[in-house]
Amino acid sequence: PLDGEFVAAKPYPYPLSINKPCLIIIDMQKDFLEPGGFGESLGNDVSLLRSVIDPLKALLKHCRSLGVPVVHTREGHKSDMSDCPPAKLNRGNTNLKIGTTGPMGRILINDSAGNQIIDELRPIEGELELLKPGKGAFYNTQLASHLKTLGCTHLLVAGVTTEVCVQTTMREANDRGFECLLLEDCTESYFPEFKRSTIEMITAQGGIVGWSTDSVTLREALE
Ligand code: C5J
Repeated sequence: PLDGEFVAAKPYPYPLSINKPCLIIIDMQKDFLEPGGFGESLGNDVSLLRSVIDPLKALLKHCRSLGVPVVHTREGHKSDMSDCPPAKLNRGNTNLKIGTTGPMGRILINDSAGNQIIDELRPIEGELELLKPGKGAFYNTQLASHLKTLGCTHLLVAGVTTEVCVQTTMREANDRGFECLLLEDCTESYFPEFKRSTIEMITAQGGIVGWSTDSVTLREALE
């Protein structure tokens, strides 16, 4: 179904063509979407991110039905925090620093309750759940080699937050030669103006970082 397809997108149609896509869902973990996690500890209203759940659920279902590979990332650190640099640990003006115990277990520590993907988007067998210590999904992970093994050249990018981990991952991917399409209704920020600006930055200058569209347009092109 992907042969010769172009998806209507900004700044011009995105070529899926014969290239193999991968859906990469960034950090849809309880830490960022539910009260008591890292996102709320930084002073954010986590309910602002929940609008992406339904469109992302539909896109995930569609991609699964077509056999498009899926990667789910989770931002977190080892329990000894040896992969958390002091610069990250000490950032923020909060009592609930990374590694301390909050209502969903240790904040931003791998395998704590808050580090789990939200129930609505739980990964299924065969989908990679990628633990990442940084904002970008390529930093200190096996993502590049995983995509190479799959033969994926095109990344369909979704998740939270738009201007932090999503944008960082798109920039890392762009520099590694991946063609990235951001799904606007499947990404969200605690700051609506940052989401808007990120989409503009990514697609400006002829798509200097990549393309953007909405998930319904993508699903129709993928049928
Ligand atoms: C943040 C993320 N915002 N997943 N992480 O710290 O965007």
